[in-house]
Amino acid sequence: MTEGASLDQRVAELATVESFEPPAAFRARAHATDAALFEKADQDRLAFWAEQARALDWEKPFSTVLNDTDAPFYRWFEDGTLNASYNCLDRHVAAGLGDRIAYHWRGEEGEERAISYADLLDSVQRFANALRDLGVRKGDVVGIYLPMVPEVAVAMLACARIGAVHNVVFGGFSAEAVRERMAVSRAKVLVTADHARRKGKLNAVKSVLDPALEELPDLSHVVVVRAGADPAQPCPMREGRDVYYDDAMATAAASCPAEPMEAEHPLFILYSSGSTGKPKGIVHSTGGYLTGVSYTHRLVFDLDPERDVYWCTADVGWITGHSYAVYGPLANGATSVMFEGAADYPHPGIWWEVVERYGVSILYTAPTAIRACMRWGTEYPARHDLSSLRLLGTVGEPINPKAWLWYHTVIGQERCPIVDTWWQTETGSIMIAPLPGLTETKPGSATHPVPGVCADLVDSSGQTVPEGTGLLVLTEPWPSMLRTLYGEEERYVRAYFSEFGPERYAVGDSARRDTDGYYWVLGRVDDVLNVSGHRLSSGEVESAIVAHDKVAEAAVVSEPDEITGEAIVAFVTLRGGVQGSPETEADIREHVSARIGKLARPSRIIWADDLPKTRSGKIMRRLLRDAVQDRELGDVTTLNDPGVMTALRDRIASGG
Ligand code: 6R9
Repeated sequence: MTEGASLDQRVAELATVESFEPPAAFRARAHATDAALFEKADQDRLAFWAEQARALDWEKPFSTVLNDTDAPFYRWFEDGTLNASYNCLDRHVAAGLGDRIAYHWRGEEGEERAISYADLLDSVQRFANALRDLGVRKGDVVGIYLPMVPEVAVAMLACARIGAVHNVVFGGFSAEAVRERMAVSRAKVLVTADHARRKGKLNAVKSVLDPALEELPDLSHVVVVRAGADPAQPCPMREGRDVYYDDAMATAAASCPAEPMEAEHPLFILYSSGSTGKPKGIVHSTGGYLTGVSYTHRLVFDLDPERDVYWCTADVGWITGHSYAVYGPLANGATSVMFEGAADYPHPGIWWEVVERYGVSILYTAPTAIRACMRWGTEYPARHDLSSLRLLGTVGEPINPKAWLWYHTVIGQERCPIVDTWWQTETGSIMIAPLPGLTETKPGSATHPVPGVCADLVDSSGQTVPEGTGLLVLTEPWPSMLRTLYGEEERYVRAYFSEFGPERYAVGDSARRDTDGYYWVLGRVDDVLNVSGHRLSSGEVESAIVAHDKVAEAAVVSEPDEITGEAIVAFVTLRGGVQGSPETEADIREHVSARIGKLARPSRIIWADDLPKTRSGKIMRRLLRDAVQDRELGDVTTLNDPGVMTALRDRIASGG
């Protein structure tokens, strides 16, 4: 029997095991092994958070912890001042750690760059000056649209250094998505790339963006990183507006002292999908956010900055990349891996090659990636020495027990605890997760809220559900919570604090609590889709489809997918009662890709003569969901025309 086959057999054997103790060798050297930490946080929550905040360097110490007089607009540490880039860089260099590697960067073609804390500090100071030279001032918004190159961290920290508010857009999103996010946040400068490499191909970025940039009157400058220079594909530069990153760095002054910011000064905006078509501009603070990410990064990953090599595979375009590939690890002085490429390029074993090459000890990734690796086969990880790994993490969606057990057995070799971390763009940092040296884990459960965080399950009237299924709420404010939705205060209150009042944050997920009090997050209760752990709203995808000139109406739901967790199914009605063709289908998928990004392309399109609606004309997505999953239809009493569903079920049965 090959090693791969025996590992697969072991995974099958473990399927009956309900819970896993922290491995003894891990526990023996873990930082947090005493449940007293939970009691301490419970006894005086604010004192507990103040203590976590004091692990940062404050230019002016805070004297108040929480101001909740204007709930749900909570303010943390409000009279203190600090700078996030100072906390991520200067203080480590001042402590003599300038030579420590901040990032082992690995390019798609195997290129390597080792960037020390001192190197990063130099680049950040210069780029902060370059931004100032371009007119950027405290409070201005700077867009960032880059692949996973070190300059992405430089740009974020340079903004933080001078109090500019960064607005990162995921590199896989379209030019139209960039335009929209820059327009609504009134960005003054955009930092982007000439090209981006993806699986051996060089894709133009800047030239594709150019037409969209014309429509941004507030955008005065574009900084272009040479991320894939190709003499055959010159990058168009507009005189007076566009400048190469290298050139801007060459003329900028070397020294830029970090400017102290009020704790509540916004550090960044990150657009995330809500339940309607319009993305939410989630605003995070400086002091509270940095407190939350550094605390959880230390505690949940049991970080030892002197010994660990930490790798969060998330792209910086998502909150996981912000909190756990940039701010958390840097605030803690950790050494990270930053990997430019995809998980299967140049071969499906590349991640394990990277783990071996850099001696990665902590790996943080998403269930969708684990499932893809499972499908590629156990032989790929088996070819590499993974003995450096000591802790594994997951985030982004519920992890199915089979993937958990594969991760535990094949990657962790039964020696590494798994931390299943539940949190959101809005929460800023991890809210529910095991403490790896302490918590017994159950495959598929994120276990309990971390010390300092308070959660509950309630029914729709707000009553606690002690056991069973309910809606997840967070019952006390926490430092890294979002502060508002950019320019939409009312929507902030409505989206999170109207259902159960200003004291209980409505998460938007349903969950189950078992007899041991473990939380099992089940998924969204709104119309937010989760494809490969990435949030998209059905409304957003629908409006992209409807914008196609042949389309009259569309409704989008998800169905389970073995790899991506959820896959998008679109019900589409064409104009003039026309029947769909494979060409139109391809065309619509391409159209969605251009408007939002590849991620949002429906995996199936079902042509519908009509869509199920309530009498008031609202599309009943829940019935469509039942239909694609071949379940009995739920409550149909509000359905206007029951015949619509019968016709659709026939269509689904005949393959669309
Ligand atoms: C960090 C991040 C948030 C939504 C969240 C939930 C789902 C995230 C999860 C999880 C079960 C986990 N989610 N982590 N569900 N178990 N460990 O993913 O932020 O992109 O805002 O998504 O993702 O549904 O509400 P974001």
